Amino acid sequence: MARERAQLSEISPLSNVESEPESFRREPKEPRENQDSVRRAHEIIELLDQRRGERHIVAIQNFPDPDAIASGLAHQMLAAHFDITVDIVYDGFISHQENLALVQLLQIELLHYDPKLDLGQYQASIFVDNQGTTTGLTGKLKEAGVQPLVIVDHHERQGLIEAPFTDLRKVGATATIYTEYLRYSPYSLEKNNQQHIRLATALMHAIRSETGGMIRAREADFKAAGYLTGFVDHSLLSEILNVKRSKRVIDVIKIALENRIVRDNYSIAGVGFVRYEDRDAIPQAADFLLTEENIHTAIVYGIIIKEGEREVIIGSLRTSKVTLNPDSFLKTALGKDNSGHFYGGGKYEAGGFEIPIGFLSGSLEEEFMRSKWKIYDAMVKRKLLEKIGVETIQAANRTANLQEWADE
Ligand SMILES: [Mn+2]
Repeated sequence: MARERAQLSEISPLSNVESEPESFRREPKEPRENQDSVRRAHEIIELLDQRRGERHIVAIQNFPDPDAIASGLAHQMLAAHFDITVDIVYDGFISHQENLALVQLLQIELLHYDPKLDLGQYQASIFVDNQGTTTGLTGKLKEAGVQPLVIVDHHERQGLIEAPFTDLRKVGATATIYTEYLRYSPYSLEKNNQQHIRLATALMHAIRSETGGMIRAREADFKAAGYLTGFVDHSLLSEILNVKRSKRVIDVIKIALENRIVRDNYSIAGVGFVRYEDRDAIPQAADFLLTEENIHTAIVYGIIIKEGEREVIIGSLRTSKVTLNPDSFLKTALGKDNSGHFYGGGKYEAGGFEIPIGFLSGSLEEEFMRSKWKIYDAMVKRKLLEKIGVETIQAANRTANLQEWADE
């Protein structure tokens, strides 16, 4: 309330009675955001034009989601206008049924990273829907001497890598940004082109899935979806959306439901050990917990085991609470490791974390695994609950302050 009052006085008409009315000053030519979008579209086109004939690699996150896949495809098709060959590569798994359906139905070619792949053949690397922190390719590309050329993302700035063209925007999906590149460049979509229809369908699916079916969409996302709608193959889109959850995902959701604890509208669940291939069940379980009445934030985590590799705790946060910033919530709740990297981070309404298990890794002996889970479960839960406690107290104080203010 105090803030509202301050803002009202700032725009009080008394201070500028002489100036023109609002409607005259704001000419309807091109809104500022649009000018920026047009400028960015031209910049990336110019950059690609300078790199004609090259071979580039698009690095997407280890567990590619529709946004990463669609944005990778958009980049590939945009670059093709300049005879740039683009491989879209990921170093993990596509484990979500819906994503498998997306790739298969839309005939998208993704390369699963193989150590035999010669990274030296690429003249540049492109990071879409990530900034190098969620793909295992960053280090490998650096070792191979491949320089980042483009970073396009909608997550908070990570600062791990830099590229001559970097476009980080607070929008619902990276697909929204790529839709703008298409729309505001000379390479916009055409209705009778099958490839364009597939791309538009992938981008639409990405925007929808990143915004909870447009519920969390912002203006830019709606505009992008509005543009795409004329090109989308709606029957294909509903085929992708109607894919069912796998048995393993259902199992993890079941464990999450049984184990969840609810505090102050937060739902927290540790789900124990999860196979590497089923990692994507964790965010899906968090999505599911969020559907419970009165829950505004859900956090689900488990230990991922991958044969012969280090074990890590992977967690997902989903929130519908507008005042909760997942990035700062997880950063303050879980802190940093010895080398100063935060264990967690996020974007608007979603976040994740990764905590290496280190010394206790390895043994698959049952009793040992059970004790290990107990320790980590207790640690993570305690840190999250402490943070929620602080949040709750702060919220209570804010209400109290407002109350005082109102009482004055
Ligand atoms: Mn995304």
